[in-house]
Amino acid sequence: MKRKIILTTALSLIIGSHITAADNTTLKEAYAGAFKIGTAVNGQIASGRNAQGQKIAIEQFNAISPENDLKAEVLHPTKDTWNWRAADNYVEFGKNNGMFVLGHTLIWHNQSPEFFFKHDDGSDKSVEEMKEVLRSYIETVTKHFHGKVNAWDVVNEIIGDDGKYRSTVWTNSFKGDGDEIVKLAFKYASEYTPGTELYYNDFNVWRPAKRDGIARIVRMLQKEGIRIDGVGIQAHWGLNYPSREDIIAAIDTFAALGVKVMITELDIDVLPISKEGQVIGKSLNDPIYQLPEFEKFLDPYKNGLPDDVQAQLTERYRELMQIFYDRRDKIDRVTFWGVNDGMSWKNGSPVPNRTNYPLIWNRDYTAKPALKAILEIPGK
Ligand code: 9MR
Repeated sequence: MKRKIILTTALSLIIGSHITAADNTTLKEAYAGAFKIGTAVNGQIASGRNAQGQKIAIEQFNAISPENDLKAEVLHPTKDTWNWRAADNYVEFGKNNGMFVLGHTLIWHNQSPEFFFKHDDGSDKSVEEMKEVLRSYIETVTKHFHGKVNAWDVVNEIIGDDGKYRSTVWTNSFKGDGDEIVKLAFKYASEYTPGTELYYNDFNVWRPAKRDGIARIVRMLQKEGIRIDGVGIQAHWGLNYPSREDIIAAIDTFAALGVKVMITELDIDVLPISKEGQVIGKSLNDPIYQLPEFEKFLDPYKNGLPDDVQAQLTERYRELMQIFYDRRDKIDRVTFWGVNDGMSWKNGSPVPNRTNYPLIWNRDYTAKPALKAILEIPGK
């Protein structure tokens, strides 16, 4: 009898201490044997002006992505000016905290200054001139950060849902020859910053045609002997899409090509309309959608997320992280696109000024049930 009591007490102590340890476990600890766990940070977090956000970033994550501070319009706003302040601060924040530091992003059609593509008189630059713009921008930026960032998103979002090149300022300025942009960008990046990992990054990568279009450019680079180290699957997703099968097929496709696979910009949209995660075009910014009669429909959770939707969000995060954890031999990093709901781009896109709940910390920096659900996965 006495033995039984001692045994039970010992057992409950062991179980009890396990529960306490699990409660304090951080994301980066829970997934330490699986993959890196990252977050996008803005200047407020990197500088510490947002102290609560910074505390969570340091405690929970071992990888960071710069939400905006390493994009061309920030680094090189005018022909004669370079602005490294926020970017250097971001890099220092990551290094000081022993994090994997991503550079995001070198070649992208958004947030790139107009002078890249046009002469002072407004006329278009020639293809030869554009090659030099691409080369010299990559040279200056990658050399500035050489040895300081661990990896670059070299080309971002250049493929369309149909698997072909999109019509963008970059592809148009190369007269539609997207292959040339991709080859030159990766070639120069590998020459100017050897040892830094080089990635292609995009959204809607789960779409089969787009996935195959991206796989084609990975194979093209490999065939040409130009280094590409990984593909980033952005993961701006919703409660009900994409399907498990499409996500798995995307992960498997890139892993089979021998490159690293990363989930790079994870967030879950809980609001109506943005069914595709990213709506291309400005239709939802049309004034008609700003009329009061649309407001209730488009922005239903202004005063808080109802319990049933919170539960769906928790289950969705559990499902996704389980998919990633089960494929941890193929996945190098999972990065959330921000720390808490208040900072998310999803409050402003595709419809401006809404109250969205895409991340795993609330606006007041308390953790959502989704965090607990995610933390439980590796222990199972
Ligand atoms: O989160 C970023 C937001 O603050 C910017 O306004 C926006 C500008 O295009 O870019 C957002 O980040 C994007 C990322 O750099 C690339 N993939 C899509 C992300 C969401 O638009």
